[in-house]
Amino acid sequence: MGVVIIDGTTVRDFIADDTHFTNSINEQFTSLDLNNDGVLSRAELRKAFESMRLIESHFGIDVTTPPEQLTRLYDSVFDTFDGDGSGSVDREEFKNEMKKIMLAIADGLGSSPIQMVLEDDDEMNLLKKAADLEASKNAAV
Ligand SMILES: [Ca+2]
Repeated sequence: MGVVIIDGTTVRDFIADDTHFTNSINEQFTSLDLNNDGVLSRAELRKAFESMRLIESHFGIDVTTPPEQLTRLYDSVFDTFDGDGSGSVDREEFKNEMKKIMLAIADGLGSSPIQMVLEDDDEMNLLKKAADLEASKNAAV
């Protein structure tokens, strides 16, 4: 477990580094594509949301949110990701939407840093990856 400090710039730098961002997104996509068919189904994406706390905080979900409301929310998030309405989310759609979400988070953070407590195995967390990237840059200076 560790604590990282991130702000909007940390997140923006992460997104701006396209190679790094794309790799992180691809890695995440692969781990979410449970049946390895190259696209994310509604159920796979929902599992993803449940495991990504960043989405939960972004959409204002908390433990008191009733299940019916959660399902409606996950459905509407899925429709947002599924840009072409094909009923599944491909890599490109996933990356586009994650980028928008991360940018919205960066806007929300602005220049006031927040502390995040992370588990070591929290590899799903893109904010951790953003912090890792910044740390590796700082280490190189
Ligand atoms: Ca799949």
